[in-house]
Amino acid sequence: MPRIITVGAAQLGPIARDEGRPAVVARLTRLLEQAAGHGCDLVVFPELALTTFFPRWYMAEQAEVDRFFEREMPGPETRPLFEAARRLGVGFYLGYAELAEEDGRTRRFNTSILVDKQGAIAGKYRKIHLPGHDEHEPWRRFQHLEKRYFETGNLGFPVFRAFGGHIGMAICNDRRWPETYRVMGLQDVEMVLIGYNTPVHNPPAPEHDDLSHFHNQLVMQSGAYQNGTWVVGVAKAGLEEGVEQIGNSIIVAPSGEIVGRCTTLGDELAIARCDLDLGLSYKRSVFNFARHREPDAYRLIVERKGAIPPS
Ligand code: ING
Repeated sequence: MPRIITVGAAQLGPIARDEGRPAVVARLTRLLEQAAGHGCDLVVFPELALTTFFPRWYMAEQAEVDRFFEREMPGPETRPLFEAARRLGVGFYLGYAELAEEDGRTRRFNTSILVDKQGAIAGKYRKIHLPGHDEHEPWRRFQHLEKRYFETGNLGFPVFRAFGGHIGMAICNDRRWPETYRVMGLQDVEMVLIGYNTPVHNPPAPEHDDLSHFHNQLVMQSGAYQNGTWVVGVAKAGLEEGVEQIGNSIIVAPSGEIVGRCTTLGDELAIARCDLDLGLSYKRSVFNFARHREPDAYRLIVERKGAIPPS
């Protein structure tokens, strides 16, 4: 019996700074209802899907920053989305800014959750690769202060048994690092869900701007193929508070082929039927880790300091 998950990549267009949670949750719910109408089991929303991408601004007052965070999940304003999931029998991945009281202190993470078809949280992930900087850098057209506003994730890259398979999560910049996929690949992940907010322009390296779509696809197609897993990448896209963000949301098969994609820069649903067993063809042959990986040999290479000088 094939294990098929019908996935909806639910791309979002811009979210304005003053767009309230209820209006955003209404947009998310509309996409969830659309997905249910097409028989989706699972919907993937972007990173920080409840607010505008606020790390683009320097804010001196912590109280102003904290307005973009959720103190509880679900809370009064997000509960309607969980209730819709339960009513429709469709699960979802949601990225949001998490403010948690843990270990006797206030902690702030760039977080994603996996919610099952009963509307219950089945897994949580906190972003590990935080790009950008932590002090105001006025030379930039816009800031990227994730290192200021968030702590590095402290949950590792867990893989959850859900939706009849092994589901992992990552967030935005994580998708650019091969370790992200391999750490989950070593846990036999079968589908990696990734939300992102990616400006076209990267101030420290403007020469990459024209390659933003190519790099976006390259990293997710490679991660999928090299670990025999599905990868779903979903954007918050379009001109958001003056910053052009890429769309290019895609659904990638374990072969590395793109089987679904969004083509606009707005709220848009791309759908694909994902057979989780397609990954086996790669995990049992070219990427059979048990037979072909050589972790002991890698350790030798890693311990070597720099290139070997000519003898
Ligand atoms: N955004 C970007 C990302 O990794 C970035 C940061 C943009 C890195 C452009 C490199 C080039 O997609 C987030 N939120 O991580």
